[in-house]
This record gives sequence, structure tokens and C-alpha cells, in this order.
Amino acid sequence: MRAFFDPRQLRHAPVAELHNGAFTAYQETPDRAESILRVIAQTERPADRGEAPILAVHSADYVDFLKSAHALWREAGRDGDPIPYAWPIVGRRPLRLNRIDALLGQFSFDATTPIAEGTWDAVYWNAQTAVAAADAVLTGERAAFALCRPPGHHSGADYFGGYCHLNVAAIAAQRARDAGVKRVAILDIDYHHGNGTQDIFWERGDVFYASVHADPATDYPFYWGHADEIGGGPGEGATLNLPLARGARLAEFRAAQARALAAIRAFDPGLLVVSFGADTFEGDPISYFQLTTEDYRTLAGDIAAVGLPTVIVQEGGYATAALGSNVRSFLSGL
Ligand code: SP5
Ligand code: ZN
Repeated sequence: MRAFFDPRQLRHAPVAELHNGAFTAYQETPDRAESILRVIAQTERPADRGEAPILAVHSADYVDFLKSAHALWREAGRDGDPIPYAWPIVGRRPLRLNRIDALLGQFSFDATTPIAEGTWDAVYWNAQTAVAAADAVLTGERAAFALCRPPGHHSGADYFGGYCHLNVAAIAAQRARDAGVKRVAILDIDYHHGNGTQDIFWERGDVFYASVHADPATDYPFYWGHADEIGGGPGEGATLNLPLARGARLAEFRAAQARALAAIRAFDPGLLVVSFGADTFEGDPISYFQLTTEDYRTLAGDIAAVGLPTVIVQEGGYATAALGSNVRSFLSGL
């Protein structure tokens, strides 16, 4: 299977994150990509397709903000990386403010995701990697892997959070739509609900979003991913949320994924994007499912049996030493 990666994706390297009320080492490290690179025979560098495929998903204001945030933080006299800490609560009148502190709150939904000096460069190439994998499938590959890092599925059209800045799965899906694929499905099997992807396609009847994830009653991102969220307007019925209780093993996860795949089959898409997170692994340090390395091959086999051209984008997975093996296991089943 063709796999894509650009070393510039490593330039996003924040130092710390806010976790349980204190600062801890940043969990979403460049080492995660190195762990995957060690098990993949060969990766190709993506072509540079410019900002158009990014702007097909994200607002221009937001993209401008991401490019300038770190420099604005420095100009305000601060050390370290910008981390948002004040948000415009729902219902407040919208204000156009220039102060970096206000912009950080406007364009984010949590305080776990810093913007480091190299972040824009890294997420730009991260997006190109997703576009390249989509283009490979659009030109005849049955499946292609985008070694995305940082992940993307928590990022909405105009917000970052959850270690994500640009939504690589959404960018790949929209790339397929813009190439003429009439219906695209996204299967999200990261431990966490992909709130950004859901928001981006909430009112879209042409992109089906199905997610198996930890119940947001107990797990991040809390405010999205509940079973009664089914999409709105022309997108009503094109969102499917299948939350599972902590402790889920292969049997429960596989049954939920089968429901998602049945719904995707009924939607009859021309292309499938898989948001693959390996934070469902039994050894993951921030998550509470119990999948084994071998289980990923089984789950991928079920996905392959649907027979759709498939773009796989990497999302979470924080047991870094095992991450490569888990990804290899998943890719071997496709
Ligand atoms: C893409 C993805 O998997 N994002 C996950 C975001 C989860 N953020 C909330 C959990 C924060 C846990 N922080 C643990 C730090 C320990 N050093
Ligand atoms: Zn996750």
C-alpha cells in the first residue's frame, strides 16, 4: 500500500499540555510518527497542492490565525507556546478582536493544544499528506495511508483542540468530493469522538460520518458524540454516533463497527476515509478500551470486506512504543 509522509510534519513539537489541572509533557509527540515510520517499508513525500484543499474545509480567517498565532504571542512579549485560556461563551455577541489572547479563545475549544513555532508548517504538510493519499486512491489505488501527525478529527472549520489543528480526514473527504465522487463516507475509529469532522459535515447530505468511540458522558470531548446526534438539515441521518462504555474489547468494538459499516454500505459512497486512531489499544496511556495489536487486523479485514476505495488517515494513539506495530497490524488487514 502506498504511504505518504513529509518530515516537516515533525516541526510541531509543543513542550507541555494542561492535564488534570497541571502541566504535563505533551502527549502527541513527533516520536509517534517515528514509531510508525520504523514499521513502514517506504513512504512518499506528498506533492504541494497549495492552500486550496485546506480552504475547501477551513475558514480563511482561521487559516490566517494559525499562521500568525505564534508570532503574535511573541509580539505580546510572551515565552513558551500560546495556549488558549479564555473563550467566548455561547450567546455572547461576536466581537472582532485582534489581541492574541482573544483570538486564541475564538479559534479553539480547549486548553490542551498549544501552537508551537513550527505548527503551521507541520500542519500544512500534514494536510498535503492527506491530499496525496486521497489523490492516490482517486487515481486508481485501492487503498492508501496518510501518516498524519498531528491528528485532525477534533479540528472544526474554524477551531483547533484535542491535539488537532487541520482536519485531515475532512480535507481528504472534500478532496474526493471536489474530484467528482458524489458521496463520501468517513469511518472514525479513534477512541475519541471526532467532533470536528462531525461539525464540518453536520448539514451535508453528501458526506456520511460514522464514529465508534468512548461514551462522551465519561470521555473527551464530552459535548459531542452522543447517540442522539444524527446531523441537521440536509445532513439529517448522515451522522451516526456509536458510543461504547469504557473497557470495551474486540467483541463490542467489532459489533459497533459492523453497524457503522452497514450504514455506510447503505449510503453507497464512492470512497471511504478511515480516521484510524490506535488509542483504542489496551496499553494506551490516556484511554480505556482493551483492543490488542492483533485486533486491528481483524477490524481492518471487516472494513476491507465492504470493498470501497479507502484512504486511511492516522489520528490518535499514544502508546508510542507499540504504535508502529498497531498501525502495521491494521494496514495488513486492508
Ligand atoms: C486525536 C486525539 O486522540 N486527541 C485526544 C485528545 C485528548 N485530550 C484530552 C485528554 C488529555 C489527556 N492528557 C494526558 C496527558 C498525560 N501526560
Ligand atoms: Zn483519540
